[in-house]
Amino acid sequence: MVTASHGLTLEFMESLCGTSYVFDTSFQLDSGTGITYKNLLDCSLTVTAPSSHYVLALVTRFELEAAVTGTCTDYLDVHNGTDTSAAKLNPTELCGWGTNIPSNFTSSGQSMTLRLVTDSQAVYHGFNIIFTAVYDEPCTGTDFACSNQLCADSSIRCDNYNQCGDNSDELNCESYGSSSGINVVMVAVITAVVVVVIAVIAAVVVYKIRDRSRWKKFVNSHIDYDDDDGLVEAPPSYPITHVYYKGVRGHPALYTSHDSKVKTDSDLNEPIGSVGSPTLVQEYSKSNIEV
Ligand SMILES: [Ca+2]
Repeated sequence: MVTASHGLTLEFMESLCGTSYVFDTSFQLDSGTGITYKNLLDCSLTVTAPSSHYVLALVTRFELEAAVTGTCTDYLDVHNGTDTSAAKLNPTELCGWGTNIPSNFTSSGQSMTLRLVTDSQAVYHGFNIIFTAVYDEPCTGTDFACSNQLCADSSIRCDNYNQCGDNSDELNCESYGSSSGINVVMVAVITAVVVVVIAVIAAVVVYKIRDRSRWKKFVNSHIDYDDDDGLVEAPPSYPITHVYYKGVRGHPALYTSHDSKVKTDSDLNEPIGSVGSPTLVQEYSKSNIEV
């Protein structure tokens, strides 16, 4: 089973020879998977709609080898029943192309049987037929009422395929698309939410980067790099930890008290390395600073 891009299931008769195909609402049948049909076919396929429905077959493409001296060599027959013994819906074998090909066939019961026969030479593009399960009005439930008094599943509405036969299922699709309008709104809302989430994530990342940068700056400002000034600066009166850092943020005065640690005259008069005890200097080493 192949699903076409528009959502209508596409089947190939050459792949379904001798089978019975039961469908619920609608599908399309192509003669074959290739550009042309194959030679030497004698292929029958029965399509069956749900109970209380019958089959409407709409021909969208038909091109078989034209008759030779009035006789079809490649042809299609459409039978009104479950096998090829049922009466044919086409009075004469269908071949060639153009206006002599009926645009649609309707079964009287649930089933319709197609038979494709080809000879050993000359192949053409073949046919494409859309099958739809229909019944006569009044329509029940959410089924769609075609303008030609046929009813079919509502899924035939606005899917770019004429399944009613009069194309009424493809009319007024802009207003029918109100649900599509809702979808558009939903897509817009989802897009907005995604944008907001991305913006928040980006803001958090930027905040983290800046916070990290500020933390490094905070740490570096408390490392007593040897600046060759002959002084060992006193350790701060507070711990150089994230907890403290988080606590003092927003209190510039605390920063200022340390960042402006001016070396006083008395400091300058002290011998080298004599400010603070050795223990304090060690505590103030970089290895003791939380990073
Ligand atoms: Ca349709």
